Amino acid sequence: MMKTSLITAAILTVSFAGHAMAEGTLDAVKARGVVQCGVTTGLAGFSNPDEKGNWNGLDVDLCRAVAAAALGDASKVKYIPLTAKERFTALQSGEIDVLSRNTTWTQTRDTQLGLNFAGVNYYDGQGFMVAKSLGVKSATELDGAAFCIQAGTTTELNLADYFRQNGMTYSPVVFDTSDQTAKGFDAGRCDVLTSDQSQLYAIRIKLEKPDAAMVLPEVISKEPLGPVVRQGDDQWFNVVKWTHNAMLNAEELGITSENADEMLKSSNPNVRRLLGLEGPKGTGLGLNDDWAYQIVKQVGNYGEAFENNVGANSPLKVSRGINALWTNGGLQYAPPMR
Ligand SMILES: N[C@@H](CCC(=O)N[C@@H](CS)C(=O)NCC(=O)O)C(=O)O
Repeated sequence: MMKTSLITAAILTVSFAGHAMAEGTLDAVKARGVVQCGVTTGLAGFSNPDEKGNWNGLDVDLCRAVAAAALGDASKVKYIPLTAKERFTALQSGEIDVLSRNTTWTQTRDTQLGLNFAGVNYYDGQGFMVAKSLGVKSATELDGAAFCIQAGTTTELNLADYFRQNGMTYSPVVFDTSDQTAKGFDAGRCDVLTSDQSQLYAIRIKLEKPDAAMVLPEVISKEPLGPVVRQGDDQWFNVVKWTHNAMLNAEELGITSENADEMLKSSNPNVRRLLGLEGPKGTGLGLNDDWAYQIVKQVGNYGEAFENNVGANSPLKVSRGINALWTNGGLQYAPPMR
């Protein structure tokens, strides 16, 4: 009895501490003057440091957009590189304000970790990459193969499901970072590298001989990737959620980093609301009225972020596919700003 109540007290203390820390993230960010954003240890197109240590990528643009909304300055971000295994603890403990790191939204992660997913900034799915010399054309030919894979990912779980379902066996060769995984594949430690498809393309361009590798046609899972925050802080949850929504709505309305100032003269009520000239503005979010204008002006709309980081204007050359706006037959759809 005594023991139980002690344990209960300990659990209560821990959850209270977590709660107290989770509350007031926006105020903490404003007081600190910087957003602490959890990213990968390096993944082309999504979150990657250049030679000078400047981070860029689609997930990095989400961090920058949150800083533009919360602080009026997209450059006020501290990037915290995290492996897949480290990422949720870093968010739970308060080391980061937001996790923006190709993280798949799943039921367990959304309900059992004290975390909330704030949207989907890239719809992905798991695929396979093999050396062309293996002579394999389909994943169904991979019975008995060795797989380079990263620890702490949905990739590990999907692979197990897929092989069990198809009555095949495999041997996992597990690494901690995408760099190590790619090197393992290059060094012939495995026959196949499996991860989210977008990452296969990002990893492929970093291989010693990219042309010697190919991506197989099968996509074996749904990987909706998006930013994550702590549960128990609805204000900050809203800030991150509406930052993403503003980028999508800006694309839909044709507002870009280039024309944002010109658009201030628009008579379109949707444009005027997004730019904070009328409508809800920053009220309710705890932000300045021009929060969404600052996002678009400093970072760009979703389409710009996509094309510059992973799409046509990037080395990855990923097509919009299901990440097109709903108005173009894709899945990207944001609620209205009114
Ligand atoms: N979307 C999957 C996989 C995410 C993941 O971490 N993938 C690896 C595979 S390449 C990665 O991005 N690593 C980057 C790093 O090592 O920092 C998940 O949420 O579990």
